[in-house]
Amino acid sequence: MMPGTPRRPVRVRGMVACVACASFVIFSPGCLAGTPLAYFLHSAGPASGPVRALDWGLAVLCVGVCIVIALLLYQAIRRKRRGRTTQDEALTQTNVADEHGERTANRIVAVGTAISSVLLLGALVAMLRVLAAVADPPRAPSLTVTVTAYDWWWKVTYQTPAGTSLVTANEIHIPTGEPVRVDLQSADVVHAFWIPALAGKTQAIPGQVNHQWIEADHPGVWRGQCTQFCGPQHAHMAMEVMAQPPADFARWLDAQAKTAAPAQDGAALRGEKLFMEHCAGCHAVRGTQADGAQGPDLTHLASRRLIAAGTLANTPVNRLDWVAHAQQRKPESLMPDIALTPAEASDLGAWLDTLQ
Ligand code: HEC
Ligand SMILES: [Cu+2]
Repeated sequence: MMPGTPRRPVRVRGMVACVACASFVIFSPGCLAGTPLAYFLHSAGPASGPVRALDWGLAVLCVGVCIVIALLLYQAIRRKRRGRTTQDEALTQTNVADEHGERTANRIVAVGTAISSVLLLGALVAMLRVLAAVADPPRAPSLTVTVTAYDWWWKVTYQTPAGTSLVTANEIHIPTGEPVRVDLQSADVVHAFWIPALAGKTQAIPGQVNHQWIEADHPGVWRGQCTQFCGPQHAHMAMEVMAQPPADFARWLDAQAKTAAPAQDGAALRGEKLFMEHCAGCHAVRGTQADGAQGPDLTHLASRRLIAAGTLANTPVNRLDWVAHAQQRKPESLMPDIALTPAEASDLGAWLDTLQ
């Protein structure tokens, strides 16, 4: 570096480090399993398209405003420095300079206020238009999903075409190309339901039902997240939405409506017995005596991609890890650590594997 050159590279390196850190936080899946929340930068349906366009528009506007402010500051500092060196000569002309300076300052304030007002009013109008555009679906939804938020997981209830209802957890399946109505409830505190790629966020408030609609243009898996602080495990309260072609969705719904297949072999039968002793008080498995309601319905547990609201990938090993260490994975969750001997764990695992 030449002597006297400003030491900009250090600052540049600092900025690069900041941008890298921010990108890591935004784009990495972090300690959560499944799809990254980076999908909040994309839109996959008509309920989120206008919101995403507004996001990008406001982001560009903010960056523009920051650049203008930086340029103005730079100019002001440069002028001040130059002013100081010529102070002595200037003393004689102070009065004229003062008057001129004041007039310029007034003009800058007036023009700045006018531009800011226009930009802010423009942003307000754009926001109101987006709110109106996403308020109602283009046509009446043919499917309603009821989502009930619990500390710290999501209960998902469907009405089947046959008129029965079925319950699952943390994974919402929807048919592509159709608006789906979501009725939102909370079993305990205030939560908020947000699937960035599919719609804006809506709060789940105890004692009332809020409504939202989501729609996916094409098949895919999108992450959702609770976005209202609801206790220590709020960050581990995610869910996934899977959009499938309507025929695949109908097949999924049929499969989920079935009760659990009866256990066949010895290990699974022993595992089922253990489940009735240790787990049935909190978990339901349709088709068995287990009808607990404090935790997720496990009738088709093995068919889900993730467990514990997006905390772990749903593998046989992780399922048993969760049973033994729920309080390490999600401290203060309602699910206790359950100590089993290796033989018992293996039997329980065999039974859980059958819950397809
Ligand atoms: C005192 C109630 C309680 C008992 C007893 C209990 N659980 Fe849980 N379980 C929960 C709750 C609550 C959750 C949701 C935790 C979360 O994600 O925050 C849960 C979550 C789970 C999950 C993850 C489900 C999913 O789809 O995310 C599995 C698997 C599970 N429990 C299995 C078991 C098994 C097996 C037993 C018995 C060995 C058991 N649980 C005993 C309350 C209980
Ligand atoms: Cu939360």
